[in-house]
Amino acid sequence: MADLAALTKAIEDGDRTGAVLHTNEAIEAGLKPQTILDAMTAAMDVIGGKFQRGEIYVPEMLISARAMKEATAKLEPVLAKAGIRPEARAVLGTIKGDLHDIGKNLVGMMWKGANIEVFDLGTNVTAERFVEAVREHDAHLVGVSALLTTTMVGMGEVVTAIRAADLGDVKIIVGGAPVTAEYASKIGADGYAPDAGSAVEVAKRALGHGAGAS
Ligand code: B1M
Repeated sequence: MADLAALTKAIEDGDRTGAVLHTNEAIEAGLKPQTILDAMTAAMDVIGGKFQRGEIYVPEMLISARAMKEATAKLEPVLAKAGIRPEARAVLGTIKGDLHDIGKNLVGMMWKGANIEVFDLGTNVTAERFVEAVREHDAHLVGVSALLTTTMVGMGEVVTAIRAADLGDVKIIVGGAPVTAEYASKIGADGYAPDAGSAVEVAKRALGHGAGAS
């Protein structure tokens, strides 16, 4: 018997076994894959909000994101068969000279949870590599993370290179501990997210899938 509320709750609680079990039950019950996916992303919305408000911390968010990842792995073949495509494609990376990737990985997990296909370029990513990857994956969104005051300057180079490469309407979101909304605006980025939870909302707004502007 499919129980979507239990699926949402299992992901919120970071209960990987429960998340996979309820996903399998929902698939076997013949529920629409999009309906199942919506129940999963609802959990990530809750988790993102709690993280933003400081009600949970990195470990809890990681545990939920892992449950989400295992559950979506079960759903992926069904989604593919049903022809359901991710809402957007994103390339994500930590800026050139910077090896910090924990925050960037959290952003990637949250974006995947929000039905955004993520091509993770890893760390130490040059502006040229970002441009190349946007072209390669026909991406709508670029996420750049920086944790060092010495490397965040490279974010401006990414914005300039992407705009100069004539890649269409690509939205660029930046974040990381030393980055601010003012800095994001100064370099011409389309959005700034202070944490992985708000990165979903900011990305959706930039893509025109949500209300308001970032
Ligand atoms: Co480094 N490190 N580190 N470090 N390190 C910091 C960042 C530092 C603040 C420590 C300190 O001095 N207090 C400092 C930077 C100072 C500065 O420039 N402002 C620092 C330094 C100086 C260095 C080295 C230079 C040290 C040295 O070798 N002398 C060196 C640099 C190496 C390099 O990158 N080239 C270095 C190395 C390392 C390790 C390799 C040992 C390791 C990284 C391991 C890894 O990531 N795989 C490391 C770590 C772990 C840290 C601290 C302790 C933790 C960073 C972290 O993962 N935080 C950090 C001190 C600290 O933060 N307390 C420190 C948890 C993570 C979830 O948060 O990454 O901020 P954060 O991500 C958040 C938000 O920022 C946001 O969402 C995330 C979740 O909410 N966010 C985005 C991040 N990216 C985003 C992108 C978005 C949107 C939001 O859109 C695309």
